[in-house]
Amino acid sequence: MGDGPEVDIVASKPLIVAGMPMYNEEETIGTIVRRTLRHVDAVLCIDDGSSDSSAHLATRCGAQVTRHRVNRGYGGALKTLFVKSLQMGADILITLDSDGQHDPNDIPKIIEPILSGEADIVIGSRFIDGGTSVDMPAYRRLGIKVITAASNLSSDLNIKDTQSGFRAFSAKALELLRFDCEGMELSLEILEDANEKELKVAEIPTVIRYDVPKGSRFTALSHGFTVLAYALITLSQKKPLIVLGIPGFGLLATGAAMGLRAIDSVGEFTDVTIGPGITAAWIGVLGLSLIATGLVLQSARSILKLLIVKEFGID
Ligand SMILES: Nc1nc2c(ncn2[C@@H]2O[C@H](COP(=O)(O)OP(=O)(O)O)[C@@H](O)[C@H]2O)c(=O)[nH]1
Ligand SMILES: [Mg+2]
Repeated sequence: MGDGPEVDIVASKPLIVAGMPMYNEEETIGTIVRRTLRHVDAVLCIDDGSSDSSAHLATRCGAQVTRHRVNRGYGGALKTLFVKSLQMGADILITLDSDGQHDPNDIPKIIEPILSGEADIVIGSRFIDGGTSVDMPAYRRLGIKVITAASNLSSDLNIKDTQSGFRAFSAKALELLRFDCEGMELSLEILEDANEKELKVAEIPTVIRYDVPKGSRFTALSHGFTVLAYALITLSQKKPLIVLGIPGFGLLATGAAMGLRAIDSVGEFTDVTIGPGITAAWIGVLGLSLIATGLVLQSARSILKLLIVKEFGID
């Protein structure tokens, strides 16, 4: 029997692509692209109308640069990264900042759980054992903790670092995930969607630096506010009774207590009890209406769910 055609039994090497949203990062982009290329097959930079030489430097250092005509924000850049890496047939997309806050040498560690099939999304985390941050201001840490607590209340993922942009996505995650947000609240939208689509999310320790020339485009306050507002809106859609019912109950109890005190003292000081009496009434009414709204939204949610199951068979 002659030798038949050789069958290639060696699995083909996975295609690993790194993507960097890029906005006026000429101080750091060159070094980051070069350091990243040591660990991946291609680097894609998405430039949103930088006015400096970021695009030129990134191209010179070996990245493929895509320019948006108008600024579409971090979310727009991520959408383009998803589309481009799917077109390239990437097996993994790693996203990292072009401002030097993430260490490209951690890429092998971050893609490991995807290569071994343990996860579809991996987050480089500064808040789990072995992870840390350098020179991170205390108010940013507090802000991230509050946002993370709110987001963990609405999803069951229990992620410790919901705000890290150092992430890796499997091809399955690239195909399934859908998102609309333009700004940094996208970090939470993706996790919500991953949760709904039952994608496996893992966290791997990493270092996130704040001692870089331009660590953040937005102030902690505006960033924190947008993301926290998103987290609370999602939470109120998913668990309206917690968000509206608990404060509503608190107000109702306060109103009732004040009302009782006012009634108690009616006999002695008729004139002075009118003020507290009215306050008690409106606090109580506000509490009741919050509870009622919470109940209505909660049942609307159940009805909607029932309809979706009936109409589309999706559970
Ligand atoms: N394409 C694009 N990239 C952006 C935009 N805003 C910020 N970036 C990049 O996204 C990354 C994260 O932004 P940054 O301001 O550092 O956010 P932070 O570190 O989370 O506070 C950086 O690499 C920025 O260059 C934008 O509007 N478009
Ligand atoms: Mg940054």
